[in-house]
Amino acid sequence: MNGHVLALSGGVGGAKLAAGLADVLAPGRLTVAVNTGDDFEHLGLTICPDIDSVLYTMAGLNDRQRGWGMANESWHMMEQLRRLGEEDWFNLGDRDLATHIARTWRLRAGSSLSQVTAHLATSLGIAQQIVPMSDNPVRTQVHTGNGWTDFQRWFVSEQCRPAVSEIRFAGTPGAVISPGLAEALAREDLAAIVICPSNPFLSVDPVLAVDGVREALMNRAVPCIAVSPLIGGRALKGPLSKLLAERDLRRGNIDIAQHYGALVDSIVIDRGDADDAPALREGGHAVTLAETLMRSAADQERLARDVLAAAGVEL
Ligand code: FO1
Repeated sequence: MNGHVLALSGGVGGAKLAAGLADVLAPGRLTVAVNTGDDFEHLGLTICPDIDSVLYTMAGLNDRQRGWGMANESWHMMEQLRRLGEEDWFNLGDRDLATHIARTWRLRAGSSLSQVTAHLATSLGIAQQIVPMSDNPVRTQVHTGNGWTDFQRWFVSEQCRPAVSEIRFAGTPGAVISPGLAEALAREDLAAIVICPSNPFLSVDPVLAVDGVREALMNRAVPCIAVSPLIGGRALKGPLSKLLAERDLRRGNIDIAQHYGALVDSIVIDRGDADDAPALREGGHAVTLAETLMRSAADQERLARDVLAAAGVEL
């Protein structure tokens, strides 16, 4: 089938596969619905880290080494901010800052997050649709020994150190699905749903927590395929391995597949983790082995092709 593809994505790893999908699918055949649970208000600006990771990666502007923000960045604004004694725990590069300024004034002028995101994507020359999961604010919070903490405080300022006993998505229930995500889910020509290799607990669960999203995904009789963010039982970046250990989940891909349960039909795992395949199949999931490490745009495209082939999507 050569219809439309809906991808659910968080930042970094998810954004890389989303960019691969964007490159191999003809313009207009992809909608990427992005987690906004990591969003926050900082120094009067609305920051949407995962949307920006997807925008920058699709536009080829992302910094691969740092994993977030833009390549060829400079930090003059942060230096000056420090001199003024302002908060400096969250780093905003000079080029990246333009995105936050553009987003913030447009939101304040009355545009929705969907409209602003579409404007940013078009301005950066992106020909596929990037949509937030919801236009209503949803804020991920983690419960640690210090009580409930906003996600970015825990992630950046506390460097994910405090153990997390619970995660909640403030604003859900009640957050309305974004028009672009609702439209993609209702498309007659929807051929597949791809869950990108993002953190299931912190990046995909917030999308599933938006009113009606999980049900709408379950109701679509198209292949739903998740790409595991683990290689050799570990996440390359971010706090996923730590969260799994804190939950006493020690079976890697099997725990990821169980977390998604009946939502996904099929899981793509790294070729090196082939030993996990029998248990995954026993659990009711089809399994595809692929090279899931994405170091370059060519890697992203290769994985995108493998994922689409596994989902039966024609190019
Ligand atoms: N991550 C950090 O570890 N430190 C930072 O100072 C930081 C700044 C930042 C600014 C803009 C942006 O879009 C992302 C930024 N990130 C930073 C990454 C961000 O916190 C995470 O990538 C995501 O929220 C997790 O997916």
